Amino acid sequence: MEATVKMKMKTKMKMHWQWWVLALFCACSSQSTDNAVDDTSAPGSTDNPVSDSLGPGNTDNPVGDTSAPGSTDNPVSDSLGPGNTDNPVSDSDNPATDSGSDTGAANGVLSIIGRKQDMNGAAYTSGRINSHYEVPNTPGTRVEVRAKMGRKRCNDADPFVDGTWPAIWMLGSDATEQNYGGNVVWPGCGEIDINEWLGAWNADHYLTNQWGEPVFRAAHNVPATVPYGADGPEKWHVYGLRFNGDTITFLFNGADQATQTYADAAGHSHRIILNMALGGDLGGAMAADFVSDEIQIDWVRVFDAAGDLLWQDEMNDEATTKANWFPFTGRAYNNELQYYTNWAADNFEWHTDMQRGECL
Ligand SMILES: [Ca+2]
Repeated sequence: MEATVKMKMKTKMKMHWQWWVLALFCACSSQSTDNAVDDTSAPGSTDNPVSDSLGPGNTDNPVGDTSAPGSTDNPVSDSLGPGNTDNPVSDSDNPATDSGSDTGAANGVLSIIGRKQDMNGAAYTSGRINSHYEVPNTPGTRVEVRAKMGRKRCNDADPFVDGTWPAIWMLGSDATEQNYGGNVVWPGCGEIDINEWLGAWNADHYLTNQWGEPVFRAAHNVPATVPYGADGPEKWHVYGLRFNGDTITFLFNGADQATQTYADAAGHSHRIILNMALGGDLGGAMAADFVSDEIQIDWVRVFDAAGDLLWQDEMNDEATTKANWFPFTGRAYNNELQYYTNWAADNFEWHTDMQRGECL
């Protein structure tokens, strides 16, 4: 009996000793880098009680984040997956003048370039990339892509290049599209063209259309045209799409432009596709003097109904982009003239010149 009491006392004293050491440790930690309530520590502070839930390696302050672009942390983007280092909340970039300088190469832009060169039986090459990310079609989900659709010819009264067919579009995630892994043939898989532009038309065009039923329906293929005005397709614009439930709305520089019926009973999510097609059913005949043209992408961002970022690629970092997208390779559909190449070819370039030449 007495031995049992001594043992309990000994155990109790031992626990007291442990708590005392723990309390001392916490006190020291608090004095050094923590401020539990009104943390005004500069970016780089290594502790913050709010951010403690963000996991190992997190060194930023998500509440008072005033860090400049380049900060590698943001609690919102923490869910965006490995390699994503952008900060959508503190992003001060203006869509109209976005420098895209958050990480990687400052002002990073991806060019997808169509070229006149022979490859695998085709007289042209180009690039096409499909996102790993699937855009949900839940009401309020919005896709926005900041892009230049083409470059401008300066030695011709007809300033754009006949035959080019750059596009920002999506196919349902169960499509038979390469690397999608699905088995639903078009148009049942669903297609939404956020923006297509045709160099041959040379006019102000902003094409929108969508399908999503097993049978093609002309009623769901309703092009909408929006005048570019003085800032033509060779200038930066933000092309967007928003799901509203039974309709979808196409956006241009943040403004609603056209709303169409959205009749996709299967409720597809979609993967984003960026490409520069040459020729084909819509592109038409190539200009005889065609050398190259490109679609330039500054960023791709997907938001939920609350305006919070679901996914993004700022195109500022080549490795991140290559992890986010897979290149479609091989001959294309629709009688397009090019052979789509993989990352290793010269149809993809990352550059930092936001004013990359408009004249070919
Ligand atoms: Ca960018």
